[in-house]
Amino acid sequence: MSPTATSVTIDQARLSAEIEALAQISDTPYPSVTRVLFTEADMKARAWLKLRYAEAGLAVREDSIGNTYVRWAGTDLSAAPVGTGSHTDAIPNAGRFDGVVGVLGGLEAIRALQRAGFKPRRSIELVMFTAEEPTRFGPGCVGSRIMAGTMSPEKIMALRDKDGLSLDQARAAAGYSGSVASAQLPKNYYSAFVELHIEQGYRLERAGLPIGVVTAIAAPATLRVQLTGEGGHAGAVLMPDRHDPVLAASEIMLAVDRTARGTGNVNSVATCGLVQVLPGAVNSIPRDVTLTIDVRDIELARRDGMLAEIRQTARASAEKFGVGFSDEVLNADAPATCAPEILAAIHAACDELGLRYQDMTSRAYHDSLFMALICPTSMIFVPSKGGFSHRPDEFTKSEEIVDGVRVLSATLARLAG
Ligand code: HGY
Ligand code: MN
Ligand code: MN
Repeated sequence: MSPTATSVTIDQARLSAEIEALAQISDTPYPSVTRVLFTEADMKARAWLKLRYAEAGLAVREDSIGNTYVRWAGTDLSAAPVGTGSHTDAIPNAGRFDGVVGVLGGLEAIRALQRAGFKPRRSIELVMFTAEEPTRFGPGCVGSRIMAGTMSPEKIMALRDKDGLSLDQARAAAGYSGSVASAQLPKNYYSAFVELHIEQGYRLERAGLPIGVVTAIAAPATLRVQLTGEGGHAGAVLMPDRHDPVLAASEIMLAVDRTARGTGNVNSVATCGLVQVLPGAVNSIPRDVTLTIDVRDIELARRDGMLAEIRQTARASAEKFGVGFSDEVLNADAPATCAPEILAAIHAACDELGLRYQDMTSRAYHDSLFMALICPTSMIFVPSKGGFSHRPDEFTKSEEIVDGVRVLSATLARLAG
């Protein structure tokens, strides 16, 4: 029996309670959420989620780096499944909705379809991607990169955290083993992929719309700049004898901002979000400064132009202040174009439910950026209060999340029917 979208009811109270419960599993006090890859909080959250999947009677498997696949078997097991899902890792002092809405919302969409007596022809698979956030190892979306085969397992496994631990060692400590290459999915493993996510911007709220349908996902790049001086005693070394890398770093950070504003396009953004100064003592002249810079645009050529300009400026600043320079592009991904047939399915679900929507780009990146490389993909956005995200005051109303889950469940029914 195929339920009509309007006959599927979402258990709002249960979903809200689950979002709030998951928010408590964090290394920072509520409402701030910190859940960095393979930390105790991340592992506790994974264990908590597995109990929720089991309650729904769903089969769970994890791959060699911790991507979690939660399958609702369809009547035709030979047909490629429909995928949905997102992430539950969180950067330091983040909010409780980023990623979580797509995992718990995806789970509730499946439970609601089960309650409505829907029997999917294609299996429906909820994915919890490992390491969507770049916090611990540099590039973001490590789990979906490996699934899509866009970064070699060797390169990913050699990534190191700030303590020098490799991703390979970290996954082993978390209990994951086996060949990393085995985590790669064959092309078209999924017939379709749809991710529910908060917008992390203010366009839906300002337009007064409950739903966004994502047509493209911006291209992220991450640049790491290393500046090296001589250090020394902050009192004894006279100014003419100093080679202080903080001075070059200051010029570079201003240039990052100037470069993004300089393209004249609203989609160009760049941030120096991470500044490490060693030895980090007030009475010691900085010796090593590391800048980690995030550069994005919806258009690849403009993004690459910004990246090249920032690298050139950084090198010139280092020379000007007489400090050592090296840089490394940690990732420079292409933007994703979402599939028209998935957009059409989401549009039809919104129309069936009488929910207004707008097509829009995603300026944040998501695992869907990589899923779009291996199957037809799109995303459903729900509003973010004030456009805030990656902050403890990130907020989306419970009824707005329910609207997103209703659209997701109707879309999944359409794609899996
Ligand atoms: O940074 C991003 O766009 C995502 O939230 N990780
Ligand atoms: Mn995020
Ligand atoms: Mn996210």
